[in-house]
Amino acid sequence: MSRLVVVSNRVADPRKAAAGGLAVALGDALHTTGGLWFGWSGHVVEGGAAGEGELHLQQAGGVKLATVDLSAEDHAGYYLGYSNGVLWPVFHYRLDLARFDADYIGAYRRVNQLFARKLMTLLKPDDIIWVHDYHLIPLAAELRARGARQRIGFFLHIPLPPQQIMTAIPQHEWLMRAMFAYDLLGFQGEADLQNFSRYVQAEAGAEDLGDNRFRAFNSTVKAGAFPIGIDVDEFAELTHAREAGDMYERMREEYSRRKILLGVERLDYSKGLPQRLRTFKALLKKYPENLGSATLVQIASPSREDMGTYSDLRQEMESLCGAINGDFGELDWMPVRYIHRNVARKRLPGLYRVARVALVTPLRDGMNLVAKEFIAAQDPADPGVLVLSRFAGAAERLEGALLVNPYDTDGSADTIQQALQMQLPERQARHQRLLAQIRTQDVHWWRHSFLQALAEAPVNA
Ligand code: GDG
Repeated sequence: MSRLVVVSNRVADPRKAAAGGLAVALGDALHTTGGLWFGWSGHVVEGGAAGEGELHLQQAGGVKLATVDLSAEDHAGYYLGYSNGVLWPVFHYRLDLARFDADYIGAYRRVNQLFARKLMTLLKPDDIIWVHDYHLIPLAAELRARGARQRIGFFLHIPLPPQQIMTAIPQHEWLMRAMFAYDLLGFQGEADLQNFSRYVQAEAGAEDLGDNRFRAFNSTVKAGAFPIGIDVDEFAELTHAREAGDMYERMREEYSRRKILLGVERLDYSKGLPQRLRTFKALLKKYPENLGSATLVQIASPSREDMGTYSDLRQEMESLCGAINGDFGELDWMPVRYIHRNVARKRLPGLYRVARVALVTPLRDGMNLVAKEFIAAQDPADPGVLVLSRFAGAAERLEGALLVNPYDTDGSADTIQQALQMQLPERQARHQRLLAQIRTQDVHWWRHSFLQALAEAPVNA
């Protein structure tokens, strides 16, 4: 069997309990197949030369970890700049938040070249290379330029926006050409796949060869939708472990007379947090029977804190939470419990299980694994209700969730009220459907179907 080589911005030791959807899913993939995981070490070398960085090798069980340091200049331009200041906002349909600084692209290109150079020294001829996410779009082109002939696949964890948005990126043609250096392009949902198909036909005159194969720039690329899932059994096991059990009991005791609404995410503007708080406020106003009872527990784990847009969001959240608690709170009831810290992964299932309603209401999300974790952690005999944004990739398949438009404050408040009032038989029936779905397309299915499609794709080398 060919060795699997995974390349992603960050690398996590698969033996450690990792936080974050990507780390969890990839650790799982490598654990099964064995192989090499390559990426940035997380170290920034002050005064280091641009485009240079030391390579570190480490064996983690059956998986070899190879990581490269970045100079401060490269980190600023590649990671904070182009990846998270241009591609992240634009791919989440937020042109208003993008900063098209001319210096960023040079650093983005340089780091992809650095990765390609270092990775080339580690590759074997029959490796299968799986590149992840927006940080590394040009990696295959850089590898091919250095003679790589292996099969190379790319999976985009975030959405791919429509043509009219993509084309606002000054370097979009270069990015599009780079995508054609892959043999397989994986997207989260059908909507992303359609956006890609329209975009490359309109902007590159790509020929549609049928079966989601496209020809342009003298290459043929196969594209597909591979919605990422979770390891349902592992998550169910976590749910029954001591840490989650303790969390569940503690919360149940503390909130015995309340109904918990739960939100869990990185503090990111794509997740629709201020909109959610305004909706919660509307719920309290419109349905006063929730006063003294409904409690929103919002975990917003710190993310990209060295970026201005993120610190603005933090301030906005603090002020919204303070205002709601000030306006509606009682001496013995606080409507919002806002926690801007990371919660240990082992405790999360206990929180999910104690919640009556999960609010997963991003303005735009590639997939959203929190929605799936919430489903996996429920007690089938007395499950909570999932309120899900129609703009999350997860909404394409999670039939059984209550879908909302997070921009529609009033409409969303009505739907949350419906969730709070939902009777047991309906909750059980919906949960059954949701559980069946996340079991069918779990993380093993995701990995297997992507790698199978990559093995069958025509090679561009
Ligand atoms: C990207 C895409 C796509 C959150 N807070 C804490 C914590 N988490 C964990 C959750 C979940 C993961 O982080 C978040 O995954 P999501 O999928 O919800 O969102 P992103 O981080 O934006 O991930 C997304 C994903 O990639 C995979 O392809 O679904 O659309 O944006 O696992 O549980 N974990 C811990 N403490 C927290 O406070 N331990």
